Amino acid sequence: MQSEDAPLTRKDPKTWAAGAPAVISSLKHVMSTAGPVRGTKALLDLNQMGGFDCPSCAWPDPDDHRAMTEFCENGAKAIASEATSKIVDERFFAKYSIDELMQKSDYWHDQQGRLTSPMILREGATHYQAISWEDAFTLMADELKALDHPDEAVFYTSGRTSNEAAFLYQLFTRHYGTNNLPDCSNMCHESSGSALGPSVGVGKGTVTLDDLHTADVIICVGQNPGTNHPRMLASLEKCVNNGGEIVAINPLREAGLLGFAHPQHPKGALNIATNLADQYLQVKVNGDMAIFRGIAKTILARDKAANSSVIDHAFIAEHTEGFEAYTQACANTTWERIIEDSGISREEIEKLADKIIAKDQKLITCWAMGLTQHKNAVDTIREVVNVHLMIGAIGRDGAGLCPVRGHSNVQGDRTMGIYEKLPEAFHLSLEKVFKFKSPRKHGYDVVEAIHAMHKGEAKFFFAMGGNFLQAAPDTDFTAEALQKCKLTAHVVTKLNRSLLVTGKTGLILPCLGRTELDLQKEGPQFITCENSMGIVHSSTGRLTPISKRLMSEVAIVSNLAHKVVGNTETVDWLAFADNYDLIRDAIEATIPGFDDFNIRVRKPAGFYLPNNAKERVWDTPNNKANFSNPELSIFEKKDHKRLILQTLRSHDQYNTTIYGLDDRYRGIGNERMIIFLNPDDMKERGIKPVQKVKITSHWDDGERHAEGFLAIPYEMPSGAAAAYFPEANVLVPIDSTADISNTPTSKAIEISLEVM
Ligand SMILES: Nc1nc2c(c(=O)[nH]1)N[C@H]1C(S)=C(S)[C@@H](COP(=O)(O)OP(=O)(O)OC[C@H]3O[C@@H](n4cnc5c(=O)[nH]c(N)nc54)[C@H](O)[C@@H]3O)O[C@H]1N2
Ligand SMILES: Nc1nc2c(c(=O)[nH]1)N[C@H]1C(S)=C(S)[C@@H](COP(=O)(O)OP(=O)(O)OC[C@H]3O[C@@H](n4cnc5c(=O)[nH]c(N)nc54)[C@H](O)[C@@H]3O)O[C@H]1N2
Ligand SMILES: [Mo]
Repeated sequence: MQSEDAPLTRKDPKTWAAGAPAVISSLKHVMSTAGPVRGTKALLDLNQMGGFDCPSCAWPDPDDHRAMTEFCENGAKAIASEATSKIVDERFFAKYSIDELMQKSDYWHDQQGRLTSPMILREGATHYQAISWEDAFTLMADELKALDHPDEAVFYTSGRTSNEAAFLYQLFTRHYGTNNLPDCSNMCHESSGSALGPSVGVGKGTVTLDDLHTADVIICVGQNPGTNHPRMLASLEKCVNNGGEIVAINPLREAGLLGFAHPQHPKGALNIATNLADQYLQVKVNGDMAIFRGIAKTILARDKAANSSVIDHAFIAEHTEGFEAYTQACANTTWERIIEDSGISREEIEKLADKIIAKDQKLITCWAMGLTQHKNAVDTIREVVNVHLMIGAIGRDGAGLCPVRGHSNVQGDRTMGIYEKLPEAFHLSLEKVFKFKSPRKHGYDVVEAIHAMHKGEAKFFFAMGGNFLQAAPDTDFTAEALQKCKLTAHVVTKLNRSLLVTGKTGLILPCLGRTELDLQKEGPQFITCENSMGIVHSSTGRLTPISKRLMSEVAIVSNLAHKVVGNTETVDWLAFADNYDLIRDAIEATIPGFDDFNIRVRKPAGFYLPNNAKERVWDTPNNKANFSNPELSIFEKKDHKRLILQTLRSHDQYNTTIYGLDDRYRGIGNERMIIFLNPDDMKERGIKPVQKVKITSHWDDGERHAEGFLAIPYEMPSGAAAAYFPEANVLVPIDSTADISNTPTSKAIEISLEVM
């Protein structure tokens, strides 16, 4: 374990990612945490056909050949964290009171090991105590049955949950009578779904790995793949080697966008990196919509100058609506405004547009949280789609849209019906197959759920994975909300802060991880996941579970459902847990695209789900792909002297799980309480490097404060600032959310600084 008292170290930011340092870091984490035997066994199985799916990101595996080492440094850290041989058992909880555990850091929490048995924190108690599974289920069932209305219960899902567990979970909550199924997506790619639905009719990406390898231009906007999707770098490298070009749009110069040394290739292992982005636009925070409007303006101009030979007019005529209005919106947007909003010169934007149209216009745009977590996220993403529609860069080889998902099964969970606003067709299908009345009233998303708990309108909080307290915005407000509940219960693998800030009663329900053997009555079971590209595949754990008392997520849901709802004419809850094939049959009966699920998912690489947008079939109300035409927008500060703070991930964390205290690519060692600032902005405010500052965020309802952040000068546009999630979540106002998607605006918080 790293010493938390070691002083901050600083180096120059790196200009390429991976290579030998990544391999060394992987081994260090795996050997020190999981130990040689458990660790090596887990690594050898990771992402192999017949092995388990990496619980880190949702980037797909190659369809055909997989290297023995089809994992990345951060996948290895995720495995080390899960396959650790350390345990947090009854003795641990007898030793530490809740108050003592609250004083420890998130890093310390993760280092303690795996949770091994169900625990209860009774009202007024200082320590967790053991409880039997049976008593835990009875307690939850009694509480649920005692509520005045099913809508007083909230059922959260984090994106690691398997398809099987997710399907049962939503089936249970709907039998119980509520659509209160907020999930981590609400804080993540909800804006992508909200944008892609009306634009192209499907809330998912439309490309395959082959498309990435053969694209002319890949734009990576608002994402940091070197840290968060490291295996994506191999695809970007392939694109470059095939003659494609990578363009990065990001306020920070991220190592993984600049260069990549493939650790499994001879050159890469010697730290000889392939250059990735050959154009790097260091956009102002939230200036992306302006850039895409500028690209569109340029393409329109080039088309006019070249006798309408640039834009795909045939595609537009056959497949789209709204082009005229969009052309007008482009004409109404001035270059002055585009340059002002983006901070990028007209020449640079034109250069990018010319790259896109130079050859076959095979354009792919990849994006993540740098686009989705803004007030105007939905408009911005629709603007990206507008550019694609102009040149027909969707539904053909080497071209399309690529929202890069976060959690390894976040996309699958939605497919399974984890959605507070489930479409009517899904309800009808559930009713047909399971012969019950599915509730129609929309449920709470994450922010609405927090408000409901805060107001006392929701009293029971159940989390299928995740770390709700630390992941949600406005930590103090969310803590109050959880504390007002009668019961909070968490299905988890590791200790985290959500287990310490509980309702009147708190429950810990420890479950098996992906790496572990899932043995049920009818033998060993596997689960399935859907990756970022809509491929459904199996995942089989083989490690001996760290404790005999763990239950699988599926078994936990079926036992709870059995107690709360009881068997129906069509559902035998406990039978589902004995044999997951039965759940897959139920999924096949309910959800289109899962024909012969049990047969097809046993094929080594799994199968692709149908994706109509990829086939140029548009499931929109008008059966067309739709241009949008909003006015250009950008985050506006109330006071121009203030800064815009974005909260992002370091290289040593998985969301709220802190694996280590370094952010190697950005040159930071031993410290997480830092704020990156533009050097001129620091000078102007009289802040010296590594001086401690107090951050105040400003919002309509008042101020929020966070103290003790070290100021780090970093190359970024003036006016921008960056601090790590979750330490900075106290600053994110609960009501600062994106239009339409209601996603917290974790990438744009108005702040001021004071030297401490
Ligand atoms: N190792 C590891 N892997 C992960 C995760 C993890 O925590 N650790 N998390 C997983 C999850 S759930 C998710 S959602 C993904 C997250 O993956 P990312 O979205 O890559 O994660 P962030 O760290 O939030 O990075 C946001 C990036 O957007 C940039 N950015 C911020 N604001 C703007 C803007 O206005 N415009 C532009 N163009 N860029 C901007 C930031 O500088 C940063 O590079 O990763 C997944 N994979
Ligand atoms: N300020 C700010 N806030 C953010 C973000 C941001 O960029 N900035 N990003 C947002 C995003 S993109 C996301 S996705 C959310 C993430 O929100 P969550 O998904 O809620 O959080 P995680 O940190 O991924 O959850 C980690 C916990 O999951 C549990 N866990 C791990 N593996 C398993 C498993 O196999 N089964 C079960 N049942 N539990 C398991 C462990 O106990 C661990 O402590 O946070 C959001 N919050
Ligand atoms: Mo995410």
